[in-house]
Amino acid sequence: MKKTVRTMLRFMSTRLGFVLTLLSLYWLKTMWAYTVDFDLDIKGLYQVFLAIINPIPLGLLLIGLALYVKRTKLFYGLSIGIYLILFAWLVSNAIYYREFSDFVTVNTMLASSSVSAGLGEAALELFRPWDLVYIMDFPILIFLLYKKYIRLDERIFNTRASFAVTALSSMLFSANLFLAEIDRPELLTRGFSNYYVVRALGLPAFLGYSGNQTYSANKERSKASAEDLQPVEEYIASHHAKPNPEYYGIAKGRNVIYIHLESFQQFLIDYKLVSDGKEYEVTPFLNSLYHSNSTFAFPNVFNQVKAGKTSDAETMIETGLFGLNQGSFMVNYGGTNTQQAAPFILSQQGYQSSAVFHGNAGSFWNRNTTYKQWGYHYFFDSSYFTKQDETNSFQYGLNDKIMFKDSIKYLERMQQPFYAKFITVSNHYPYTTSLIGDEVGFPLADTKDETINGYFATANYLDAAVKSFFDYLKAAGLYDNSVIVLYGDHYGISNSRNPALAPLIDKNSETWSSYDNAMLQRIPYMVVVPGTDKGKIIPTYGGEIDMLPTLEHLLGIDSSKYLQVGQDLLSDEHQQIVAFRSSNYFVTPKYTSYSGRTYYTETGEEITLPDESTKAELDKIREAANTQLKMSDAIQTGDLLRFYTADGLGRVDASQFSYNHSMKALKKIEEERGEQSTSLYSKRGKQSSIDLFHSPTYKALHPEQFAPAPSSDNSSLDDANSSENSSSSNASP
Ligand code: GP9
Ligand code: MN
Repeated sequence: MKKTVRTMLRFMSTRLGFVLTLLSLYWLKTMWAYTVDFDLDIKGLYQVFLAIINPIPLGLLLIGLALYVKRTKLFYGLSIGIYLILFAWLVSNAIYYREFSDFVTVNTMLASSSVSAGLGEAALELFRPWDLVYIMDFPILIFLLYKKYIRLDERIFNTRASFAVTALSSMLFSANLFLAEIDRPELLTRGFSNYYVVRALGLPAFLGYSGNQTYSANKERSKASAEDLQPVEEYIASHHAKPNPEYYGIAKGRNVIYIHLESFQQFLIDYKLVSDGKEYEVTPFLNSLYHSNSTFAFPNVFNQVKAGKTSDAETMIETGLFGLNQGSFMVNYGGTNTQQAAPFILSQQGYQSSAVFHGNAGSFWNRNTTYKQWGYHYFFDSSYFTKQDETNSFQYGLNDKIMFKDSIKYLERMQQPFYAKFITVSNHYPYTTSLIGDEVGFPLADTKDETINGYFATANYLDAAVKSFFDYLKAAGLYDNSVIVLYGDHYGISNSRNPALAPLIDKNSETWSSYDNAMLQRIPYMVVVPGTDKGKIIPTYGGEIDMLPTLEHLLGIDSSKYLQVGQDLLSDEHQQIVAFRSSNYFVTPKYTSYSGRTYYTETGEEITLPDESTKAELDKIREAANTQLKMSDAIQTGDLLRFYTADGLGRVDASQFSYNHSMKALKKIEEERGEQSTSLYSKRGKQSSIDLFHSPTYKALHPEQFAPAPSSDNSSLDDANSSENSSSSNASP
């Protein structure tokens, strides 16, 4: 035993040994932070492996730099110095995370106000007794050095060997990057979430990643000036579509409730899945909304997202501007740009509160930072809901029914009128083919593609969740005084899988074309205005970019003074040119251009040799679509709204929002307002409405499907549902 200790100490008394000692200490502390402080949502052995190895490459590279130094004291000073910097970065993140559930970005460091908000006065309160673990090694190291148990190595470390250490660590880092890409393709380019980067590459790499993000954003930003506003303002003035007087203000002053239908495509509306010769309506409730005369339903609205997916949809719907051509706007600019988003606009129109409800970690898509810039008062992320485990969640968060149910205790405390958004997530790729427990029952499709097979059952689950929520709104008395907007954020089945989907939608896989891909980019957009009978199915061609002006006009808010590039879908002046986020991709009622091919929208016939007049027409449309994108990009990447004052909106003060103790904040406002409080809870005489939410299971809704088998030699409903249904027969008689 003594001998081992001695050998160890001897090794630590060499320069390389000392570097490796510091590296091991850094590794240990990182592992501690990963398990105790950060919630990295590590799933599966592969991710565990990545998390275990990721502190090593850059840790070795950086501490190993000291090996190049010849002078003894300088070597020790430098290696310890680098170790302390790594340590400080780790611990600042650990502490910052306790308040913000996110990591320190270069942006946060540059924006002094948010740093002080994060690490200022409250910082002391954020320390925990077990933080001692982080500094436990210091006295030991000092003792060992002071008592000369670890001796300073006077021998110069060979330069070639130093180089070998640098080369080895660089190679290890490349390997780490490669393995991370396998786990999550496009990890760095799409920037899903900061914790994805940390869990795969570690904190030093995250610093570099975030520095690069800030650098690229600032490059464009610093080139822009107030003069760049002029063409943008001119464009918006000429492009603005006047409100339709018939609908203007019909939902004025009502609560606004958005329901984000994850990965939901328009083709699901009214769709019936055939299984074992029987038809199953996938989304009976959404279909009923679609056909209701209280609903303005738009079957020709297309998604316009790119790599930012959900975050792109949110950006368009909240700000009336497009996401980026590359990466996610919310991730790259959401936390820093000046923005004029719906929650902020409405807060100046008498709206008392605003909130987002979403059963995933708040840092995903940089929501927790962006939402503050958008003026959201509250953000109820997964930390506010039932703890997730494998029985109540899939890949991206808490199951929708539970999310809705868990939201009510917060929703009912919000001052009315409110602006609230519910982001569902259960209908997300890879569309589980094993819905859990009592939700089992909706048949799976029968194609070679598992992803497609599950899509209908998860969509059916989403439909039932939305119905439960509507039923609750009615029972609680919120319904009549609200406008409820539902939209699909983007495609659920990607273009590469579409040929496999073709037979299910009466198409031919063999002749599947870019035109068909384009047509499948339709997503539902339904605005439910309870009490009106003016609702109808409106065939206008439009996109997500048009949703904000449409809503503003329904609420009686003049959208013309805001820098938004979409057009009210209810306006007679809507131009019906839908720009996809890739240049030269567009749809109009007449033409469709997609993947370099052009078609007649109505028939799908390809236009290979357009005549002069068709060509001119197409050029004009292309120009219009590209200009719309260009104007939006100029605002987004140049951060032009910081120069814009003509709307008289003022600026959001993001530092006034904290999403940590929202229930307390809600109750406090209720108390302060006393009799004047307009929350549902106050209006109900301080009686909670939680009990009014019911979410019957699939089995309860369709008992006929689970009736006991007439004979014993039946087959189960399908293999994925085997254990639940092994003793029950298919519904077909
Ligand atoms: C995650 C969810 C999914 O929180 O919104 O985002 P997506 O993968 O669809 O962009
Ligand atoms: Mn999405």
